[in-house]
Amino acid sequence: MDRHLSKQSMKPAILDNDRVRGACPHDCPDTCALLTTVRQGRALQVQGNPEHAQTAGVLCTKVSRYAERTYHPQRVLQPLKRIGPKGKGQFVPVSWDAALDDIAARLQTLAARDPQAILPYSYAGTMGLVQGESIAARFFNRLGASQLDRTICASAGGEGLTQTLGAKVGMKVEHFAQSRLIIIWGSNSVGSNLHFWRLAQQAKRDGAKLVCIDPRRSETADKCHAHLQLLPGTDAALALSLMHQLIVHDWLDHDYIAKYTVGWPELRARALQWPPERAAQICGLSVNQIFELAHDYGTLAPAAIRLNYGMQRVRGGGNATRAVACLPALVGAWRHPGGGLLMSSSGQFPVQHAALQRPDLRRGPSRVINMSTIGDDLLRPASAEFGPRIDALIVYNSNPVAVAPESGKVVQGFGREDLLTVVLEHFMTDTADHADYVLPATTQLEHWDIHASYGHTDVLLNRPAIAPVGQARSNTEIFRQLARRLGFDEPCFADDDLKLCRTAFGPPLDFETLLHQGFASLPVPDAPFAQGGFPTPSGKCEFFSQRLADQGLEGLPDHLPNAESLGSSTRYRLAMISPPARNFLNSTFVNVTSLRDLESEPLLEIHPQDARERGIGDGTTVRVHNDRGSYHCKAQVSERARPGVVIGLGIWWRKMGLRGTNVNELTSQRLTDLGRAPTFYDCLVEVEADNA
Ligand SMILES: Nc1nc2c(c(=O)[nH]1)N[C@H]1C(S)=C(S)[C@@H](COP(=O)(O)OP(=O)(O)OC[C@H]3O[C@@H](n4cnc5c(=O)[nH]c(N)nc54)[C@H](O)[C@@H]3O)O[C@H]1N2
Ligand SMILES: Nc1nc2c(c(=O)[nH]1)N[C@H]1C(S)=C(S)[C@@H](COP(=O)(O)OP(=O)(O)OC[C@H]3O[C@@H](n4cnc5c(=O)[nH]c(N)nc54)[C@H](O)[C@@H]3O)O[C@H]1N2
Ligand code: SF4
Ligand SMILES: [Mo]
Repeated sequence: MDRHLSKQSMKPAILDNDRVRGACPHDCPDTCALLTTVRQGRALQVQGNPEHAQTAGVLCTKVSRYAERTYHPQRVLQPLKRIGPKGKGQFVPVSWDAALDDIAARLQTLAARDPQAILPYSYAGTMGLVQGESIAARFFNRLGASQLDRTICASAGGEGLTQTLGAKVGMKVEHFAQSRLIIIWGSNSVGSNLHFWRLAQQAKRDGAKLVCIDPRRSETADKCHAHLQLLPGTDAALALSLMHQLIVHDWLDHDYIAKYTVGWPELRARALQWPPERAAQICGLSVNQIFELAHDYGTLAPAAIRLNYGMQRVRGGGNATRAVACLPALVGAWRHPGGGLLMSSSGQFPVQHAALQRPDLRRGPSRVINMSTIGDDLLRPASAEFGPRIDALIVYNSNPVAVAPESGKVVQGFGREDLLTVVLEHFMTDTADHADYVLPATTQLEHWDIHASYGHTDVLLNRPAIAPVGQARSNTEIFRQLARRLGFDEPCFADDDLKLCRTAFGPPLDFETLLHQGFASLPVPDAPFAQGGFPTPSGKCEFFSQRLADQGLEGLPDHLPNAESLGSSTRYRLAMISPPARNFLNSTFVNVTSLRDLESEPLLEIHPQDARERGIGDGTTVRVHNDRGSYHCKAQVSERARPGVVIGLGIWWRKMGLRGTNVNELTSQRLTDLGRAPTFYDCLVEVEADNA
């Protein structure tokens, strides 16, 4: 055992005899409250806490299997050092001291030359504020490492929302139960936002109309009254055309627009250029579908939009989010608790990022690397413009080899023999296979953490339920020990996890309530924008964004066609989207047998007509390809796909896919209009039977 291991990380805190209160760590809007049943130091079962209103005692299928994942026979339980070539997964166990001493020495050598050659790579494998960016951020700040621009998920939509409403703010999720019209826009709630779906169903039982806007006939679309199965990347055209109809039929709230919005004359002029005939053609919808939706939106109140990330993973994703975010102000939907829009609630939390991450430890400016272009950036040589080559990568809470776009290049970059790669993980993921060192990390059952949410407005505390399994250590503990070895003696590196939990939130959050109850609600008004009060510079909903105009960008939302729009290539005649599979969480859980059995194998959904033209039958092994690469999987001939669009459900581990490929072989590193985000769903492909 390491001489520095802190006692606190070893000591489980048991409540309620044997039921420990926790929080689901996953990247999911629901942030459920967990109850873990522990007997004799072993977690028997993980359940939803019935006392927490959002969770209501129910977990999704995935996290109901959290104990299975925690005690998985293939979990990494000791530090491993690579002995074979990169990517082959050949490792031997080493002691913690040997691993950390060597890693620290190598980082020190690199840092002496230029610390910017070192890059952290992390995302939301855990959403916890403590096991995410606390000690880790302090460590990289103090080291002067390159900074990571964390764009891989939500930054296009986040920027679009911020430029319109002022921040990631919106309706309180519980009020969707009172809505009369719910538009589920770019989200498969049944699979990815189960606890919102529960509220939508309650509204449906009370007579609400549910409309789904999605290129795929998803499990959610199946259960809505109407489904607008538009072409990928055409949402802004649809939103502008809805505005056109609201204007010409005068379904507007003139008073709300006059008092609480900016840029109406300009937006009105733009919207009038979008008669339904024009949008219908671009979106692949009928004129009547657009009219009907506008009619519902203009006449049913309260009307609510559950906007999500499906629409923002294309070239114009930021503008599309902006266009949709303008709609509630036009009909005055914000006046009602059950009206308005929710994309992300994360901007409502008083997170003390600076106290957690300590950017003041950084002694000078350093470059920023976009996580979504890691493929290209790992292959870039040193230059005046780029700075030093990336020589070391420390990965935690993420599996970039599987999830980052254009994986051919990502694999090539991670394959560099001269790159020092350290991966903190639970499992031998595709990324861990490319590591020099794999360090065993604790799971949520084994460490303290504290959580904000992006789908509700409660804070949750996670207590450890069991001692670390095997030799696992928390991310915080690993970075504390690296800091010590590098001689970082600032007192903040000695903060223990409970202290970090206390640091994470400012007033009005009461930590004692959290300790006692496990969760605490933020005080959020029921209809926060009933009388304007948006957190924009003007305090109004900004149809026209002066801030964007000042950056030389278009101030009004617009429709930007996909970079790879359907019909723009004669070789690649299908648009591919790759939304998550219901029983995985991004690439997490792919190795949990019971869940993988539910998803069976990597699939491409293809419409019968497109399949027939290509001689593809249900179950045919296919090669999906474009200039970036080839993905091998099974075809599922299905009307979930519309003609012209195929769906490669994600995100399989490459090594569990046919010929070691997954869907990101095909996706591009091109970035969105706003927010520097990836364009996973802006991707043309061709499909053929794989006879090789
Ligand atoms: N079960 C499960 N839950 C998850 C995840 C998971 O992997 N599995 N991932 C989590 C993460 S990281 C995130 S960011 C959230 C994402 O949450 P959401 O953004 O709600 O993601 P999805 O539920 O996949 O819904 C995206 C939907 O958008 C559709 N779509 C694709 N392109 C377009 C388009 O151009 N326009 C429109 N209107 N729709 C489009 C897709 O077909 C898909 O049904 O979910 C989280 N929850
Ligand atoms: N084609 C395509 N690609 C996509 C998407 C898509 O829709 N289509 N979605 C994108 C989106 S929205 C996202 S958010 C990204 C997600 O990409 P990632 O953030 O990389 O998410 P995961 O694949 O779930 O990988 C998280 C890893 O963190 C590990 N982990 C969990 N908890 C801990 C911990 O406490 N400590 C340590 N050290 N490790 C931990 C897990 O074991 C897991 O391997 O993928 C993106 N990629
Ligand atoms: S993944 Fe989402 S729905 Fe499942 S338990 Fe976690 S927070 Fe709840
Ligand atoms: Mo995400």
